Amino acid sequence: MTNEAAAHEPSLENLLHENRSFPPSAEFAAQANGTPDLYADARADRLAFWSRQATELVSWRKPFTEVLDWSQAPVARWFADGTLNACWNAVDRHVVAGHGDRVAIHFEGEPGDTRTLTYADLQREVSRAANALAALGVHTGDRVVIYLPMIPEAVIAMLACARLGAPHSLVFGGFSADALRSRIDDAGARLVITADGGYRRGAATALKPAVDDALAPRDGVESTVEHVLVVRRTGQETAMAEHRDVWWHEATEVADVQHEPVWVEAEHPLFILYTSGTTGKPKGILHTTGGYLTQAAYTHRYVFDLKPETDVYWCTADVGWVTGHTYVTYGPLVNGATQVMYEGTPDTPHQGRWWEIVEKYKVSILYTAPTAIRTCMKWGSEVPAKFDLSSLRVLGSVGEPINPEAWMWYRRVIGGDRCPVVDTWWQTETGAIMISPLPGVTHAKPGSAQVPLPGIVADVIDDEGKPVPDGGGGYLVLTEPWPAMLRGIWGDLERFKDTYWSRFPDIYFAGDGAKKDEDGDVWLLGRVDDVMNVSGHRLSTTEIESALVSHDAVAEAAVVGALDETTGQAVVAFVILRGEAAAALEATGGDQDAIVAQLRDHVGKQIGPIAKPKRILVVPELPKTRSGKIMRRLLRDVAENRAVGDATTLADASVMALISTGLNKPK
Ligand code: 6R9
Repeated sequence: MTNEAAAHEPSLENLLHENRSFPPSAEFAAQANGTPDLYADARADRLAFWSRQATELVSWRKPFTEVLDWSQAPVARWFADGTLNACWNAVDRHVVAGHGDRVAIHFEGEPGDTRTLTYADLQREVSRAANALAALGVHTGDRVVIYLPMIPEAVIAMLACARLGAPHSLVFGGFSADALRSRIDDAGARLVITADGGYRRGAATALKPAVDDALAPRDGVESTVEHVLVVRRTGQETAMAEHRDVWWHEATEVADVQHEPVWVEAEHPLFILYTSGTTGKPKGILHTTGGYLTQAAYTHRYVFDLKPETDVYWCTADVGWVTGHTYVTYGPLVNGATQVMYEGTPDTPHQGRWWEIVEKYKVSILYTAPTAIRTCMKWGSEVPAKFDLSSLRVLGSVGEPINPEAWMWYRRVIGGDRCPVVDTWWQTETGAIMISPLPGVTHAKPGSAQVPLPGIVADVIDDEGKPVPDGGGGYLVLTEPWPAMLRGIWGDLERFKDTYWSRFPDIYFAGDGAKKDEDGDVWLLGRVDDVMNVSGHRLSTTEIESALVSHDAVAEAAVVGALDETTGQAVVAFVILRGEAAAALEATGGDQDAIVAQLRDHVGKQIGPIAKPKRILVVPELPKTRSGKIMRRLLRDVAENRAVGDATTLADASVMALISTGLNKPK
C-alpha cells in the first residue's frame, strides 16, 4: 500500500462501517416510474436513451435529428437542429392536452395569504407578462435580471422570458445592491423585474431600494438597464423612477392574454445563473434550452417518482438558486405537476410551519436540504409529530452531503419509516440531478448519493486521473457529456475550460471529493478544498461532522482544518448543542470541558484517534450563506485567531458576532 492510499484509510474505514441499507418496499417498487431496465437501456445505447427521453418528455416544434454534437468540446450541442419553446413545454401544452384545470401552483404566503394557479391561469399570466416585456422593448436574446421573493410572479417572470427567448438571470433576493449590479453588468441586462418587497420572519422587507441603488451610476457609468418592472407584493411605500419604472400589475393588466411563443433552437440560451467559485468574481453559468429541459423533466419524473395526476410536490428551495430553477420552475411544470410554493421561513410564525403546509396541501413529495433537516432535528421531533404527514411518499435531499444521522431522522420522523429518501448530487453547472438513488429500485444507504442516474457517466479518480478501485477515494468526475450540462461561463470561454476541464484533460472535474464503497456506490465527501490534511492523513470535514452529529447532544456541527505548526492542519469543530444538552451546559455556568471531552471521545470511537478534533467550540449558531452552505472560511478565521474576513454573503451577518461572544463567555 502506498503512503497516499494509507492516508485515506481512517476516513474510508468510517464510511464503510455505515452498512444500513433500505431496500424498496414491494408495494413502492410495483408502482415506481423507475425500473432496473432504465439502467440497462441507457447502458446499451446512451444517446438513443437520451433521444427517447427528449422525445417522450419534451414537445418539439421541429423534431431534432442529431442527438449530440461533441465536436466543439467542451461546449456540447444537444438536439441542436430541433426547435422548441421552454414556456410552451411548461404551460401551454398541458392546457392543450386538456389539463388546464389542474393546479400548477398552490402558493402559500408567509402571512398566510394563499393563491391557486391552474395551468390555464398560468398560461394567461405568462402570455400577459410576455406581451408586457415585449412592450418594454425586450427582444429574443436580450437578458433580463429577476430579483424577486418566492412569489408566483417569480415563476411567471422566468417563463415569460423563456417565452420570448430572452435569457433570464435570477439574483437571490437576499443579495446586496452591489452583488446585483455586478450581475446586471456582467449579463448586460436590459430589464430588471423586482417587487416592492417580500415577507420574511413576520415582517415586510423592502427589495426595490436595492434595485435603485444597484442602478445608480457607478463611477459615472450608467447601467445597461432601461426599465424596471415592479411587482406589488407588500404594498409598502415605493419610489418609482419616471420613464424607467413600471408597475407589473399595470403593465400586465392591459396586455393581451394571447402570445405566440418564440420558437428557438435547442441551443438557444435559457438562463444565466451566477454562482461563486474559488475566486472572487461570480461565474455566470450558462444553460440552454433543449438538453436542459430534457434532463430537468427526466430527473424530476424518475428521481421523485412523480405521478402528475395525483402527487403534490414541494421543493423548498428559493427560485434564486439552481434547485429552484430546475425543481420549482422547469422540471415540475414541464412534467405537468401540482406543486406548493412557500414564501417564507420554516419557523414563522412557529417551528411547525412546514409540517402544517405538508398537512394542509397533502404534500406527497418533499425536496429540501440537509441544513434544513438538521435545523428541524434541533427543534425536536415533537414539532413535526403534531401534524399529519401521512401524505408523504418520497423525500429528497440536496445541497451538501447529508449526514447518516440526519438521513435517518428524515426517514424516520418525517417519512414515518415508509418513504424512500433520495440524496441527490448535482451542481449549478450540471443543471440537473446527476447522482442519486432511484426510489423503488435502489437499496438506499443513509448518507450516500450512490449511483449515477441512467444516462449519466461519473467516476472517482485519483491524482493521476486513474479510476480508483471500489473502496478507494479521490475526485468525483463526469466522463461523458450530459444534456443539462453548462454550455460555458457567460462571456468567458477560457475560464470555463480552465475551471472545469483542465485539472484532468477532457474530463469534467466537479470540485468534490468522493469515495467508492465496496459495492461501487459513491459517497460525496464535500468540496476538495474542504478536505483536511492532518499529519499526512486525509480527513473529510463532512465525515467528522457526521460523527459529531451522530452524538445525542449535537444538533449541528461544522469542522475546519486550522493551520497547525506540528501537524500541518488541526481539526477544529464548531458545534451547536441540542436543547437538553444546551440546558445542561447552561446549568453548569457554561463550562464546556465535560461535553467537549465526551465529543472528542465520540469522534475517536467513530472514526479513529486521528480524527479527534483538537478543539471543539460550542456555539449558538453557524455562519451560513443564503443557500445554506456553511462558510468554513470564516470559521477558519476564528479557529486561527484571525480577524474574521469578508462576511457579506452570510444569510445573517450577526452570526459571527454571536459566535465570538459565545466564545468569550466567561466560564
Ligand atoms: C444543487 C446545488 C453544488 C455543490 C456540489 C457539492 C454540494 C450538492 C450534494 C452535494 C453532497 C449532495 N452538493 N448536492 N454534496 N451530496 N447530495 O446544490 O448546486 O449550489 O451549485 O452546489 O454542492 O459540493 O459541488 P450548487
